[in-house]
Amino acid sequence: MKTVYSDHHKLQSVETEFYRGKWVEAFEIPRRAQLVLDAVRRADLGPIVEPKSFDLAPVLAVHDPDFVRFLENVWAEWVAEVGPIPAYPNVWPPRRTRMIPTIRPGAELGRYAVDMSSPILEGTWRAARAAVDCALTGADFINAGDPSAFALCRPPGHHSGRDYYGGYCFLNNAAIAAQYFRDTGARRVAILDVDYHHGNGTQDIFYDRGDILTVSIHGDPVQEYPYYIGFADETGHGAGEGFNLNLPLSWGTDFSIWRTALDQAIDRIAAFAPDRLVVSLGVDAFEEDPISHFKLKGPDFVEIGRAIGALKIPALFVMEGGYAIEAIGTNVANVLAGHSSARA
Ligand code: FKS
Ligand code: ZN
Repeated sequence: MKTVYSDHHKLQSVETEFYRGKWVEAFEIPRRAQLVLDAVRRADLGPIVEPKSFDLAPVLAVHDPDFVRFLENVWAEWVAEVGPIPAYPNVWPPRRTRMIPTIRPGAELGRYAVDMSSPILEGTWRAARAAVDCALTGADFINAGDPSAFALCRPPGHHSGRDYYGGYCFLNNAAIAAQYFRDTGARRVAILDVDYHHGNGTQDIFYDRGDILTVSIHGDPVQEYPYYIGFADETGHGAGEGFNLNLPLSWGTDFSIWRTALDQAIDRIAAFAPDRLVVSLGVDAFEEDPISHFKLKGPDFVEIGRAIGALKIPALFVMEGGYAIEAIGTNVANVLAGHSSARA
């Protein structure tokens, strides 16, 4: 299995984040990707390659053009007005607001950001573009016949919607890859999101579509980020009715329960019979994750990979979350090794 990795992710780097009312040491840091890369190398999973550069068309096939322009340009506007410091919103539009454009970067940050966890920096746009390039390059390997590929994306993507960003995410790498699969010949694409947090952006982007099935196993939104969305009764809308499956689980969930949800997810995907599978691969369901509350252990991740591999559907793994620094590499490599062993 090829791993697609770009050093550009390092351009998205902050020391601190706002968490429970305080500025604390940041969880989503460049070292995460470095450790995953090291583990992939150590596990001898296959070649590590640089992404190709794609134009914006696949991004614009998923995201709103004004939002994309905002991500590209807001840093320069913010620097001109505020200075070269991380750009955070501190104002948000109320409900039922007419979304009239402003000429102030601070107001535009609030228009598009859903929380304060994704500061925009000088290199954010380049880092986010490079992550998309990793996902699309991985998709091309699969289109060329590889049974699987790993896009080591950072920053992650699954909280980002058509016209919003947050939760460490800017562009939705997995959604962009899924749409790209559709646009390069796949008739049906499934997205399986095993990150601890609900893939709200991904769900939202495809909510009214029957050609892209979205399935997510995650912390129950009554108690867990991203809150408000990710409930079991969200099943899709219009042509998308029946093509979104949420499997929310409570804090404290261990692998025996998580595994039952995975079996349901896999049965649904098998019934859908997609040509391609995109896996939003977060490993924050791990028992020692500092911001999460599930109880999965290292070897459980091998089994997750194996169960997904048993589907025998060409699979693109797209990196999302995971914050237990000591274990993130092993946990990711375990999923990929499990997948390769089942496909072999
Ligand atoms: C609430 C704190 C919430 C933001 C959590 C973001 C999780 C991000 C992620 C991703 F895959 F996108 F990286 N802070 N107690 O792991 O889902
Ligand atoms: Zn997560």
